[in-house]
Amino acid sequence: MPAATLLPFTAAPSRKSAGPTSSFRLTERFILLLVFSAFITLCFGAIFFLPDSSKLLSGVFFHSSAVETNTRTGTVSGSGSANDEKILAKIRKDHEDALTEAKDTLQKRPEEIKQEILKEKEKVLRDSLGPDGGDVDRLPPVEYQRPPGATGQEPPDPRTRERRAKVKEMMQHSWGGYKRYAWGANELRPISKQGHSSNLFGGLKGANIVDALDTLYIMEMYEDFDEATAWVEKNLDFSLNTEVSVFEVNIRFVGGLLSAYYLSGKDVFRRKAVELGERLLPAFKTSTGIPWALLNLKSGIGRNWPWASGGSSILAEYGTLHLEFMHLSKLSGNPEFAQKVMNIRKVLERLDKPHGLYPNYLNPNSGQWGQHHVSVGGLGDSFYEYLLKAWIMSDKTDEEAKKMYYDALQAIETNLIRKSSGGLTYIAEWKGGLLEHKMGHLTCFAGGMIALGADGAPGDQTGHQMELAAEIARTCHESYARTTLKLGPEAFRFDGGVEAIATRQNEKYFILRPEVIETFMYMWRFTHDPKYRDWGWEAVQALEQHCRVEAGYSGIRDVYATSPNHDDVQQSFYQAETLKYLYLLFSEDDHLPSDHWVFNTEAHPLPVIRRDSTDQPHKDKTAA
Ligand code: DMJ
Repeated sequence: MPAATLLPFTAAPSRKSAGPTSSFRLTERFILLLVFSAFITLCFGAIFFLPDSSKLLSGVFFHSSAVETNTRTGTVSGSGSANDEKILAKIRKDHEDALTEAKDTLQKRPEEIKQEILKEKEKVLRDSLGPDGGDVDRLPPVEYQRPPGATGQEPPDPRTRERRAKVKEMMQHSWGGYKRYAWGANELRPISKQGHSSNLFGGLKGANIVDALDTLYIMEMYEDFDEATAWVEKNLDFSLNTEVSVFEVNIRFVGGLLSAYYLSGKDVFRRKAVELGERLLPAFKTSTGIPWALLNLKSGIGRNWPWASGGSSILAEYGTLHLEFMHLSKLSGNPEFAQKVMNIRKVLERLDKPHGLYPNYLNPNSGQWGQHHVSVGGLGDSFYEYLLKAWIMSDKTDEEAKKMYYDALQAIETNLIRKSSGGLTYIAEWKGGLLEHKMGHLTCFAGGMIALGADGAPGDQTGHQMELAAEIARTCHESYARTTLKLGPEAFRFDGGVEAIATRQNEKYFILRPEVIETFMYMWRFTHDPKYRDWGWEAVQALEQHCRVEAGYSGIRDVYATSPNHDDVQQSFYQAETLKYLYLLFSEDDHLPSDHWVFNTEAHPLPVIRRDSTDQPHKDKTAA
């Protein structure tokens, strides 16, 4: 409550009344005296005959719950001294509480006080709108409990501490540039020092702000976090006649808002996430319930990418909604979100899978696969990631997701994973039965995924899967080490006499992607082999040397060139993912620990939904 409302009312100074200018006659005086004494008698009588006035007043001014309760049950009429004592005690307590609250308020930061006033205002607005007054009212109140490990401690080892501090400085530099030159835009152009937007977000604004919220929080950049929060409160608007990518908006905006909510407890993030989730629901209006890739947020009209085979939806897009939508149902009390994503699961389960593999294209109306192109990189990647994480996030109760993940991984191993003659393990792409010996930078996330899932692998597979994860991490490190600038290309090949090297000009770029560092982070957490931290540090040095510019960080057009040619874009996932995973790589394991949190595919941490209230991880009885 704002301190001002605690101040007592001050009475307005009474104007002096003018004295009588004329004197009364005797009869007039007598009548006046009579009226006056009648008035006094009446007032005196009231003291004895009217009900206890303190109780009436308490109903008007104090709104004491005790009095209210008694009034409702009709027990208020008893005017015994015990009752008076109770009321006096209540008044005293209310005053004490008010004083403590005022003291607390005075100790808060001005920004926090501002936020609270805004919250109060919103509450008043909601109350005044009544039960049907707008979306926010339909949200049930939820009791916020911060999940374990939302904040972390300094690492004890000085070298790691220094590295972690360096990553924070990189975030400060990158955020500073965005703030100065592109505030409110989706992304920053750090060379031309202006805002940038890709068509993925349509007319939505502030992708960088929403994507970076949790990184700011995790790195304890609280003032920046508060500023970003205020921007979200005042400016983040979804009521636009604009077409967006359902997948991108879900992983960056919905995911970013959900994480910000779980880390900070600020309800504005929950409300915005649910509001946006509701706007995405019309995308599921297809014959199968497999959503469209693109959606107009106002009209609710959806369609697919014109380039997608046979008018299909894309596996990595419709298959990467599950984590966020489960949390939307949890936070809104609306089961529709969960139903939509569980239906996707059902459709996929019923389909025949060539060699157990999931093709990247599926027509949402016919329910038929399009072109048989299978990839653990672009177009397929995060579908597999979300199967595994759906199981982990469900406190390991979602057995269906678990089975689908390990079955899919088995099919990938049999059909796609190969070893080069130089001994590098890679994940190829599959086109109608033929292998393309190419691995994308995007595919490198799979090292981390396989390491994360190794623990629950069926049979005796845990050790084998950890080895596989380590081999993929090594291959991806090689793809960096074999370039001139020591940053990895968009795709690298294992044919025509090369290994882990890009051969096509249009695959030589680096756009600040996170996947290789993401894998280093998981590998570090599960093995504590120092080489992963060292590999991460190599990437930091290369980023500093070649991507850092005066206003932030830029992607590079050719990682084999002798000097960098900048693409002038600081992608929002640089702050959401690349810098966050680097920071966690140099942090203690109990900062966002893996048994309490899963990262969505944009590195936004979401808490495990516990099956009971103990918040203890469920023991997986089926694990090997
Ligand atoms: C991110 O938006 C996500 O990681 C997504 O799953 C794939 N691509 C980018 C980062 O490279």
